[in-house]
Amino acid sequence: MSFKTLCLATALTVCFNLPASAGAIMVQDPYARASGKSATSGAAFMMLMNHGAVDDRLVGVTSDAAKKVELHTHSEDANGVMKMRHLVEGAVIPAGGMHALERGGDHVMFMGLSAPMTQGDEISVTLMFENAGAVSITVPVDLKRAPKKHKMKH
Ligand SMILES: [Cu+2]
Repeated sequence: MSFKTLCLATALTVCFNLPASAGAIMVQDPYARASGKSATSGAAFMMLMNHGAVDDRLVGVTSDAAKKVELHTHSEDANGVMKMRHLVEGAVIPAGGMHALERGGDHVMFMGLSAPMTQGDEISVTLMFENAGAVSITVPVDLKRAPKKHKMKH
C-alpha cells in the first residue's frame, strides 16, 4: 500500500502528521512543471484537503520562483476554446473535503521564472488561505509526471 493510498484511506488520523499541514488544511502530492528548459512560465499542481469543520478558501499564492505568481483556472470561452485566467475569487476547499489543483483545471501559475524548472529542483511556495492563513510548502519539480495520474477514487 503506497503512502498516498494509506493517507487517503485514513485521512483524518494520518494526514495530521504530515509536514505540509497547518491546522485544518493539508497539502498532498504537490509538483511543479514547465513545458521545457527555455520555458519562461510554469505551473504547480496539488491536492488541497480541509480536515476542518468550516469551508476554507485559497485566496493567494506567493513564491520567489517567478516574478509573478497567481492562482489560475481554465475556462471555456464563447468559441469553445480553453483559456487560462486569473482566479481572482480563489478556490474553495469545502469542510471535510478536498480541492484539486490539476492540469486542465485550477493551478498555481509562475510567470517569469527566476530559473528554469529542472527535474529534481524544489520550489518554495506559500499558499494563503482565508481561515488557515499562510501555509508554506516545498514543491518538487516533476517534468515527467503524466496528467491525471493522481485522480481520486472514492
Ligand atoms: Cu495558468
